[in-house]
Amino acid sequence: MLKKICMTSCLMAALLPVWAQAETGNTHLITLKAVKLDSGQLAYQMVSHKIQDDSGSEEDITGRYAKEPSIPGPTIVMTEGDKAEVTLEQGIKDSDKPVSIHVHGVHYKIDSDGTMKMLNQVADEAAFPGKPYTYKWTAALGTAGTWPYHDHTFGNPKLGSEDKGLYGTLIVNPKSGQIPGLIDGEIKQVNLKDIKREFILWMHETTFWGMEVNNIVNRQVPLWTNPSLGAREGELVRFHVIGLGTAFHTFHLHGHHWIQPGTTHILDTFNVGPIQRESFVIKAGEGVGPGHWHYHCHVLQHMQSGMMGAFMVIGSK
Ligand SMILES: [Cu+2]
Repeated sequence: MLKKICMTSCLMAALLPVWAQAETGNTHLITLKAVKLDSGQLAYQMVSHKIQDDSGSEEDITGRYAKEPSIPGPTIVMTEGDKAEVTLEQGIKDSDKPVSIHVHGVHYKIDSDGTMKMLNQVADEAAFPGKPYTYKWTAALGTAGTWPYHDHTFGNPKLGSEDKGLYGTLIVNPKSGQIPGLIDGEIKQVNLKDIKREFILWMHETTFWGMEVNNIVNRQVPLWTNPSLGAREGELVRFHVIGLGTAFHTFHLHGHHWIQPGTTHILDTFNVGPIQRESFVIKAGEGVGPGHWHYHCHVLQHMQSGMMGAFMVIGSK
């Protein structure tokens, strides 16, 4: 009888979709603030990020983030199985309008949608001055990927102000700790802990907006517009490219090739539409050596408007 019950329950567990299976992981306690920059643009700023593990011990990783607000906003890194409680403060001077965070990719209940009651029929899920709002996310199994988060309420209660600078990146790493990459000419499983640098490039109209997550010194560095990126020859580097706004783009990096995740297609260019995103791993300078390797949007009008930068690979010697 016992065997029969076990067989039945094991079979049921195996039949559950991955997102419904039991998960364990860390809990991220995050506070972000939305502010107005001197330029008049809006931005998110990291106030506090603590990670609690299953045993209840807590690590404060706030020091890994830039102290100042940035565009794109702070890059939040989770692992499949983790949960997050993200509290947003409205710190936009001279405004009493609601501001929010709407996230893509991970799971959340309707009260963490980051929209106004006119859309979600539940509540105004936004922060007001002196009245923060907390969102709860679950990076369930099956949600690994690079995802955007952005405002959905400020200025326009249906659309929000992502195009004014209120956007950022969520990276959910797979629980396996490995991702596929084209390394030394072969498709291999790359250990995430071997990735030295992550470059996040948002393609907004005719400008790249960048952020580096440097895993060597555990720091995030805002790179602002059309940045120069740097890596040492042979370092494993992950790019995350995300579209924003109204334009369609073609991302191209000189001298390097990679695989489209989940396929064996080898690329050096891909299309990026609004909120479409791709990530890929390369070995800096593989087969081509050091150099100022150009990256750019391949839409000619965007190139002519300066949508480009350099990936500077420094010789390992
Ligand atoms: Cu473009």
